[in-house]
Amino acid sequence: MSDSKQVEIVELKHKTGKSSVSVSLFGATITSWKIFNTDMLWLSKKASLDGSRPIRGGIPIVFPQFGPGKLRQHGFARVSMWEHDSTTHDLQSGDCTAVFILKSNDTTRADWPHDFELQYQVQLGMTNLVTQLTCKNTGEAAFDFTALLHSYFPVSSIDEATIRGLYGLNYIDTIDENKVKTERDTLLTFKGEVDRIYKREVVTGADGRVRGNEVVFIGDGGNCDVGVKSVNFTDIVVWNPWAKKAEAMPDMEEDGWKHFVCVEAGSVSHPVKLGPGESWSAGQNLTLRILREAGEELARTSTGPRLDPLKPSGQ
Ligand code: TA6
Repeated sequence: MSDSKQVEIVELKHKTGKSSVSVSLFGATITSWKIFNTDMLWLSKKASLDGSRPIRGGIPIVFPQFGPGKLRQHGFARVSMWEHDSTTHDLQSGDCTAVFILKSNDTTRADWPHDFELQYQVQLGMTNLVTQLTCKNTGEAAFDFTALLHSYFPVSSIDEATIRGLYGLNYIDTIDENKVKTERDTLLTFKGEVDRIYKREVVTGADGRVRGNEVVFIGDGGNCDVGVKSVNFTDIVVWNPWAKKAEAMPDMEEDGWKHFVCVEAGSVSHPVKLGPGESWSAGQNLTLRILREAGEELARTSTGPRLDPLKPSGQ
């Protein structure tokens, strides 16, 4: 990856020494998450870490617009310099938490004329990683946005990658004229480009929280399975560009597309509406379920932060 003038990276290490996470202040992008020295996220070897373009891999933050539209693709959050607000350690569990802030400024207002404060909480457990995005409308007028955590998960080979937990969900197939279809496979496999927006069968409880189909499991066909539990996001995007689209990406390493799947918790099929002074919060809990080489030790010692009950969404 080209990092001639690398942007500051905040490193978190679990007290047990078994896990770590790295966050670039450019986009508050998580560029690395390791457990037992195994990479739990995929990062292109050609990713730019110098702030010259969005980071290809890890967990870029998409806000205030998912996809193409009036603003730049995926919005400005992932190409803005965030502030590292704090890092705290839980002496009992060994978990550590870092908080990053992005406030509206002249640059963001030139793109999107609203006042907001984004807070991004990154909580590292020994075998899990919780990331939670909170948006507060600090202006005088309501606004709409879409938001998503664009997580890239490594797989030994895309031919062996599987995703479980989507059965029965309706999805928008963006590579087939945005047709709405229903997932009929209990185990999703990859035979070509996939770019789908799955709508969680959501029930918005009396507390305003969104529930349903929280956990999706990614199997890499080999070493480890990861669970993606999302809270208060309404959708799950699944993406692999396959060969042709990948070749057109200057920051996609040779054959890189064969070694990741994106499973992205987000609220993208319908915008989130926030009135003045209102807040919205949503998050994901990424949990290592099986790391074959870690075997017994993992099973015995798995701990980690939970995704706190989120404040009701402003939706
Ligand atoms: O993952 C969903 C998606 O919207 C795809 O359509 C593809 O564009 C991908 O995001 C990557 O977008 P990027 O702007 O990072 O190349």
